[in-house]
Amino acid sequence: MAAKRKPSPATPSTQAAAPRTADETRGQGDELHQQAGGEHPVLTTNQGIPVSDNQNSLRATPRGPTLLEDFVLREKITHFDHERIPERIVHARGSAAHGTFELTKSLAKYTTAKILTEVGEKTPVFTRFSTVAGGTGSVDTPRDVRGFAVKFYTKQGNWDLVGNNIPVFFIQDAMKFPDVVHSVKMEPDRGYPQAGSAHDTFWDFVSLTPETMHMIMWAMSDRTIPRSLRTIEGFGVHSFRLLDAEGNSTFVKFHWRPKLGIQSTVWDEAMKLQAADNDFHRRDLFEAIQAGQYPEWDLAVQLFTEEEADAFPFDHLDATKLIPEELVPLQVIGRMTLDRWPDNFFAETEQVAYCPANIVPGIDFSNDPLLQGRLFSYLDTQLSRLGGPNFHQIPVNAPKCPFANLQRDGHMQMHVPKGRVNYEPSSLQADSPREVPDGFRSHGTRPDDGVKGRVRAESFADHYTQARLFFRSQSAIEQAHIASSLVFELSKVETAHVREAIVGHLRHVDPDLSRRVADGLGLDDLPPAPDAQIPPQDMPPSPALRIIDRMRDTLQGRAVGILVHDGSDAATIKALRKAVEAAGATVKIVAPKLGGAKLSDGKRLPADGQLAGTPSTVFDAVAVVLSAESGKLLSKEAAAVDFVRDAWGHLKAIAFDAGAQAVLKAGGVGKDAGTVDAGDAKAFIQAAKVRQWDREKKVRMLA
Ligand code: HDE
Repeated sequence: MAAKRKPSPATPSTQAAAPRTADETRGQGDELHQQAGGEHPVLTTNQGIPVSDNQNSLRATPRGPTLLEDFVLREKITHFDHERIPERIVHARGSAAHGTFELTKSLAKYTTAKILTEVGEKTPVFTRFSTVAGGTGSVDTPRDVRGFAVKFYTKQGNWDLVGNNIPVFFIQDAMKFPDVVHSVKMEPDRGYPQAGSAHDTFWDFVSLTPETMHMIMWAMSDRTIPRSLRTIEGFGVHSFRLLDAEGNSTFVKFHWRPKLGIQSTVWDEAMKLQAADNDFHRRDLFEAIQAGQYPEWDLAVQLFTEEEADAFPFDHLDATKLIPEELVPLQVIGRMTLDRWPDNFFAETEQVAYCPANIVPGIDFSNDPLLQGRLFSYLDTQLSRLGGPNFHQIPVNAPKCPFANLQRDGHMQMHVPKGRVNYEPSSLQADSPREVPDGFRSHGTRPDDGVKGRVRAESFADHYTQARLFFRSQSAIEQAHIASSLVFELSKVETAHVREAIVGHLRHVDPDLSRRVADGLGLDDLPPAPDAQIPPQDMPPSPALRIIDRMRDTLQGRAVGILVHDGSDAATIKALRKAVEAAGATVKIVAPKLGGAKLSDGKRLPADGQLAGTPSTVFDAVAVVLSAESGKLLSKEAAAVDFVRDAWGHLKAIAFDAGAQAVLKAGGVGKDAGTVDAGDAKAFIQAAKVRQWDREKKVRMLA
């Protein structure tokens, strides 16, 4: 509706002594609305009928009953009643952004897919990151796998690469997916825990399903406690096929590599972040995009032939196995940049529907039995989640290339097709859609020899070799983190035989790991190892599987908190801010009051966060700049003491001046390469680029 009307009022009083109509209650609201900016479109019902009063329902008398006739009220309430749709059964909690993908290296030798052959072409994408286990309102930082789903709106239709931040999965066969998901979600009788795997049913399932062992190593590593969605890797997990014009096939695995480098938190920090900021990852992604620090990932591929695959010492069709980079190197072929936050969370992030079956000509599936099950599941779940077969017409799901077929009608049909032809073949309408020779084709895979049956291939039987490969490829610190998170999780398991069965499996993975976990649980004797169908083999370690050595020494995209109070030295704060910003990080001022602090130069510095609600967990490094008097005062303030205690415990760099020393002392902060003089901004930047891993043994008893 184009007509412009006078602005409507803000909330009028419902306590008015005399009956008040919208006209009478207009007044104080006008001013605020005017401030919000100029002319407003007319408020209407969903039928386009202009609404004269959005404040009061229609009553028989001023104090009488509301009338059923009030269609404005009924429409508004009815719509509100239906605002929620079923949440995703897994990956319910997610955050997403728009962006582009640009190909930098052509794969024309292997595929006809234009998205992988047209170098320099920018293809729009919509990318959603998620946790797996928790509900839509759950926290952002539990120990959990992260979903990494990309919808490429290509010229040849939508291609969805629906992956995770871990290259393997818990199970080998789609038949087990409902079981593994049920076991990790909140227990059905008690309704907890939300978004956490540290409970009996999950570990019971794991203890009885040895194929989970490799994924368990990843899940217990720091990969599942990322610092930011901008610092996770992504993996397509399954092998796919690329097909050239002759239909020849090359296998491919897809990898996303974050430009900022991979980076994680420490477990105590991840847990405290749950209290500090429920939306830590969502906020981080939003703020980065709003600030123009667009997150980027390289897309890389591993390409290999069927013959090469046959020579691997594992079956690449088994989703519990990865292909070490040392065996098949990664080739970077493109770059994804996310540069636009959705306009509306529900319309886009909630309604987006990814589906691994959405592929384009030149790409094809492999026989991975997990992938094969997924090809059915996503469309099926979306039919009920989005209410019918036309959800592909929702803007975020619709292809950006022309699309046409003869499917018709159905719930919520948005298209109004013209003409009498809704079938094929037909001869009555010149513009009815027709098939084309270069449309999607499947690879002519030769069937395996063998008989039909519910069987697991023998080549899938080795459950421990790659679990061992992953564990033994880690640095000593990461191995200690894996052992400690196993102890943490199993300590929450009430059933003794489940705890013991897991330790039994760990004996196959690595005897030292099983001893450390047994020790951490307080078990006197090592429980027996179960029979292994295939005894674990030793593979050459793959350092590419580590995080710590591969974290980038950079402050780019990170955040530094400076704790100040009245009398803090203005020059020190200014110099720190300048150095941190020059290094590519953002600075946030934290003070006991949001109004900030009056600094040594007499000027007031407003705070970005109030101390009680802005703990050091939300920063990558901190500085504490205080006058002697404020230092004394804050050494008695628990939030200030925790600020430095946690920064120390979470292995972060801490810059401090003389006045801050009282707070550091109260927080038990020691001295090491990460504790530096606030006057030496250069030294602080150097220290802030890395975590102080050497400190860990001073602050934590790891398993
Ligand atoms: Fe999914 N998965 N999945 N999954 N998955 C869903 O689809 C399923 C698997 C992944 O941001 C659901 O629309 C089965 C592996 C992501 O919207 C559902 C199996 C990988 C997302 C479903 C798997 C994933 C989902 C729930 C085993 C990594 C979120 C809602 C056979 C490669 C996408 C929905 C988003 C979502 C089924 C295993 C990744 C139920 C049956 C392996 C990132 O259809």
